[in-house]
Amino acid sequence: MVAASIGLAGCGVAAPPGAPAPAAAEAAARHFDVERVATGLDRPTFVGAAPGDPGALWVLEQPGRVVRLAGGEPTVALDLSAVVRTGTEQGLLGVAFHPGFATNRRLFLHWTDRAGDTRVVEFRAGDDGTSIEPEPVRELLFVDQPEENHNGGQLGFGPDGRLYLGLGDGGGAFDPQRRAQDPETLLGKVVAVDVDEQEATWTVVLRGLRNPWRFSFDPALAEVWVADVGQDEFEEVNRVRLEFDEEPKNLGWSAFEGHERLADHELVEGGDLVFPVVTYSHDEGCSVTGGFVYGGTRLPDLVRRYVYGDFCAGTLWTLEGTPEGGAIDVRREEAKVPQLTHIGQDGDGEIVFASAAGSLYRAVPPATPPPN
Ligand SMILES: [Ca+2]
Repeated sequence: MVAASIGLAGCGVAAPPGAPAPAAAEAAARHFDVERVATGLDRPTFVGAAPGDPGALWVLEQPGRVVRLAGGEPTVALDLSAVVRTGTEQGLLGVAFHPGFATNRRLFLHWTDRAGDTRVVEFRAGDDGTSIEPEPVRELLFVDQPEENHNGGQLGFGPDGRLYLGLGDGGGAFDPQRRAQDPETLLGKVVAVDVDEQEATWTVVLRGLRNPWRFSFDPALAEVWVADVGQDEFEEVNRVRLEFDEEPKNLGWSAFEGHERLADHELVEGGDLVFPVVTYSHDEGCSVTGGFVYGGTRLPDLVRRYVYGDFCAGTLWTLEGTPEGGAIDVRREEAKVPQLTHIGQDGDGEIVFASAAGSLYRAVPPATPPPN
């Protein structure tokens, strides 16, 4: 009876003058279009800009090439295909340019080696910053990978200047060895290292992850947004405050998939338990591709909104973060990108999408702007 009376009351509330009906607003919700800007790439897994090189786009190809696109022209900056193993989730998966790349030319690459194990290696670009010296500077990480899937992917520099890496739980289904909760392994974690130390010592920043394919930092709020690929039911987006003096926070896997408790999976004590700010079920997709909080100028409708999507469905969503650390106004956008592997930023902070089908797309102002 209570619900019924609330419903009746709701029907009696008049919409403000001029406001479109909700359904109409949804149908007209075209906040950006996507425009293809490059084709012919071989399974791109990353697109973004390097510091000091704002006019170019850097791309990773899963089989092992680093490609620099300038003026629409691709050049191969480095070819690691002789040492990279390519599989559904294996290959050249992540790159991070040092924040001082414009002068120190340091960059870091993450790939699956020929034995199927994880490598993170430092390289140096040539003095003009357009190619990469083929001889590695040093290896920063080797991780034995028990299975072919769940290798994580993302590399990125945090607001504290450390290099971060997302590592999956080692693979298989339902984390059979319970590695994501195990504090003794780097698998199923987001880990970080100070690249200025002589010896690379990785520390766990977040645990309880299944396969954090993509994460990004919101330096303005000292937060990290982690999209964790789900098992059979739910994909999730997590918004986590970075608190370096605290114990590593626990994002729940494999005790939880999304908000759902998995029986017989222990939640190991220690560190705050963090639930996702958004989940979606496998009715809507199958593998989340995390993006970033937009800070560009070309798409005023998206400013300070987090952009993400789904690899399988090609769906793109945006949402607004609340001051309390949550998320509201989740918008399923009209534009789609097939086989979405990465949502990156160009030198102006504008959105560029990578599709494993071989193309790059830009988010551009919509041909028909949404009604005011
Ligand atoms: Ca989780």
